[in-house]
Parts: sequence; structure tokens; C-alpha cells
Amino acid sequence: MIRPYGDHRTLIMVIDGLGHGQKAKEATDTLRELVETAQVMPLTQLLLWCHERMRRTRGAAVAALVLDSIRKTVTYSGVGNISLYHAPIDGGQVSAKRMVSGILGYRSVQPQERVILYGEGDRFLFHTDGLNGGVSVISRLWHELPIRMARKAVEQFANRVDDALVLVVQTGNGVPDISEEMWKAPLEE
Ligand SMILES: [Mn+2]
Repeated sequence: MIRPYGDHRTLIMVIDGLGHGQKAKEATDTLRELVETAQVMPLTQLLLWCHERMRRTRGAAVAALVLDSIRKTVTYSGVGNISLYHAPIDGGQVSAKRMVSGILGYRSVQPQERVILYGEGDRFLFHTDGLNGGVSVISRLWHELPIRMARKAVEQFANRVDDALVLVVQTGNGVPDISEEMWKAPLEE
């Protein structure tokens, strides 16, 4: 999900409800609604605020970034098994961003946030654990257009057991460009 988050800032979040089917959807929907209506606050505080309000759900993995298009900063945080990568436009090394383990809405979590600088044109990629690792090492995908990159990553790496989501953030001068591709596991009991 994506929403404005204060002046010149955009919040981008990927949510993966625990398990699959209705219970996973409930957790995902609850978190999305919380984040859509939340006041602007520091990212870790937002995650903790949601955490307390999600205890009746099964819980979710979450990864988020706040992009400030004036300061050219990205603040990121997350809990659980969602991968986030940063690819600089200048061809520098793709880096994987670490998230703390745990489940939002379950037991206790200690999200951390980090701030990095980005350059216009840098790209960020999120993927859920419905994909096998490897997106970072398949360097030719980083040269594709964002929408093609998202599509190919799902085609090539979705494990076809769990829901898979790839979201590519293309930064630029103002509001970032978002490309998203999903593979949904068939519902079962
Ligand atoms: Mn999953």
C-alpha cells in the first residue's frame, strides 16, 4: 500500500498476512486499514502502534519505507520475512536491507528504523517470502523497466505455494513510481 505521509513524503508498505486464506487476509486487511488511517509518526512507532491493534489477528510480516523527495532520504523498517533491496542508479552494489524477526501482532516485536540517502533514479524492491531468494543476484533484472522487473521476478522466482508479491519503487524528481506484481496461491481449506 502507498500513502502520502507528511510533506514531500510517501509511505510505501508491503504486508504479508501469516499463513494463507481468510485468516491471512483478515490480518492483511486490518493492518492496511490501520496504516491508511494512522497519523504521521516515526516509522517504528507506526509499526508498534499497529502491532498493539493487531493482536486479535493472526499477525503479518511487514516492510515499509518512507521516501522524502526533498531531503532525498529513505527511512525503512520492518518485522518478519519480507526482503528489501536498494539498487543505486550509478550502478553501485545492490544491498539487502535487514529487518528484525518476529510477527506484527504476535508476542513482542522491536522494529528498528534506518535512514539512508538515495539518488534520483535509485530503485527499491520488496518481495514477500512467496519468492525464492535470488532476486538480488539476478543482476540483469535490475536493468529491466520496473514493471517488467516485477513481472519477471514473479515469473522466475515465485515458489507457487505461498502468495508472492514483488513491488518495485522507482525514485525520481517527485512522487515515486510504483510497479507491483502478484501471484496468488489458490484458496484451500
Ligand atoms: Mn508469505
